[in-house]
Amino acid sequence: MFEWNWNSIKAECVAFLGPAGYGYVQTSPPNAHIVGKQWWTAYQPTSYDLVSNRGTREEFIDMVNTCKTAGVQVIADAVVNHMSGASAGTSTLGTNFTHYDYPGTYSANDFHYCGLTPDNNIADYTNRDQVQKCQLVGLADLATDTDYVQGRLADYLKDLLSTGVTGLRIDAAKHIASSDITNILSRVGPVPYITQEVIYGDNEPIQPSEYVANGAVQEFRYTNTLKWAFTEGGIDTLQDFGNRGWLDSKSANVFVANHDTERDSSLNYKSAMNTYYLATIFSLAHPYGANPTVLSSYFFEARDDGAPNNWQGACQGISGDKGWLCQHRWPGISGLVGFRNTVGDSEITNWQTGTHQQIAFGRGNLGFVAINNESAQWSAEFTTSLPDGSYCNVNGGAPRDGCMGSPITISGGKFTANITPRTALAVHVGAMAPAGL
Ligand code: LM2
Ligand code: CA
Repeated sequence: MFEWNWNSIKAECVAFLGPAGYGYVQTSPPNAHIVGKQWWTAYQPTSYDLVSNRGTREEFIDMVNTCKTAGVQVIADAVVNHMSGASAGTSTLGTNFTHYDYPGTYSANDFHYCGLTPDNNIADYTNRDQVQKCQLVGLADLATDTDYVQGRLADYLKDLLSTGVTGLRIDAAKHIASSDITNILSRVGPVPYITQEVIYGDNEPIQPSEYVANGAVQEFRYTNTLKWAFTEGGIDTLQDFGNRGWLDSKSANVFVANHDTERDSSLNYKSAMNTYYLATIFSLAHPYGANPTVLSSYFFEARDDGAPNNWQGACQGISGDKGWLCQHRWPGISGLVGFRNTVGDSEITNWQTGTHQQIAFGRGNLGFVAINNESAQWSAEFTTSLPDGSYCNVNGGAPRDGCMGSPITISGGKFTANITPRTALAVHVGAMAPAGL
C-alpha cells in the first residue's frame, strides 16, 4: 500500500484486505525522514523514530494491531543501507541533521567513504565494492560492516517487531553485503517473513541468490520477463520458470510492478491493452514465486509526484478514489487472491494455448485460469482436472461481490467459453456459483 498512511491502511485492512484474503500488507517506510512531499523522501532516513509523512508511532501500532485482528500481517519497508542525501536539513520529527551526522543515531564514523570514485558515489555496477560501499545516488552509506551500525540497525528492527510487525522488506539489499544482513538479523532473532530488494543486472557480480540464506529475495527478472511476454514475446513462453537460472520458486518474491518499476521500467496502470491487469492475474494464478506482491499505488504524471489527498488512501467501491488506484480492489486481482489461497502450491495441470498470446492452465484439481492477451476473441473448449459443477468466474471478484457474469459449467472436466479480447477467466473450487444462477 505504497504511501498510504497508517490510519487509511488500518481502515482498509478491515474493509477489504482481510475479507479478500490478503495475507500481508506492505507499508512504506515508517521511520523519520527528510521533509518534503515527494514520495522518495521516505527513502532518506534521519532517525528510527516512527514519525513519518504517513503517521505517528501510535497510529502505526494501532494499524498493525487492527490489521492483525482482521487477519492481515504487516510488512514494514526497512531502509537500512543509508541515511539522507541532503547536506543538511530538518526531519519529519523536527530535528536537524547533516549528511553525516544524525544526532542521537549516527555520527561521522558510522559511514562508508568508499574512496573508489571521485564523489564517493556508485559509478560502476560491475564493481562489487563500489555497489556495497559507495553511495547510492548520494545517500550517506552506512558502515553496515561495523559493530555499532549493526547493533543500531538490529535495535531498530527489534523495535519494529515489538510493534507487532512480522515482515520486513530490506530496501537496497544489494547495496549491503549479504553477510552484513545475516549479522544484523542474528541480533534481531526470528523474523517470520523477510523480502530483500536485490535488483538483478546483466554482467553484475552481486547475485540475488547470495541473499536467500537471509529470507526471500525479489526476482526482478520475472518483472522484466512479464512485460516482455505480455507486450511482445508471447505469454505462451511463461509455462515454466524453473530452468532459467532464477531464484528457486520458494525464495522468489515476484511482482508485475513495484513503486520504482512502475515509474521506470515495468508494466504499470498506464500500460495499453489491459496488459498490466492480465499480467497481475497471471502472477497470482501461476505457482512460480512463493509470495507474489500486488502493488497498490496512485496516479502520477511526473516521476517525483507525491501521494494525493495528504497520504490518506481512499477507494470508492471496487475502484480508486481521490487519485488512489486501489489495484488491490480490482475484481480480477482480489478474485485471484481467493484463487491462490484455494489452490495453494498445486502443480500446473492441463496447460493449453491458442495463439502465442492465449494460455490456459489448471492448478491441480482446484482451479483453472484462461488468459486472452489478444485483440481477438478466444473461443475454445478447455480441458480441466476440476470436479463437475457450476463455478463463479472469479475474474469478476466473486464470491465476495457475488458471482458476476455467467457461471462456468464444467462437465466431464471440460467447458467451452468465448473469452473476449484482453480479458481472463478464472474458476476454483472455493467459489462455486450459487444454486439457481
Ligand atoms: C530503493 N531500493 O534500492 C528504493 O526502492 C528506491 O525507491 C529508492 O530510490 C532507493 N532504493 C533508495 O532507498 C528513491 C528514488 C530516488 C531518490 C531516492 C532517495 O528512486 O530518485 O533519490 O529514493 O530519496 C532522490 C533524487 C536523487 C538524489 C537523491 C539524494 O531523485 O536525484 O540524488 O534523492 O538526494 C542526488
Ligand atoms: Ca552500502
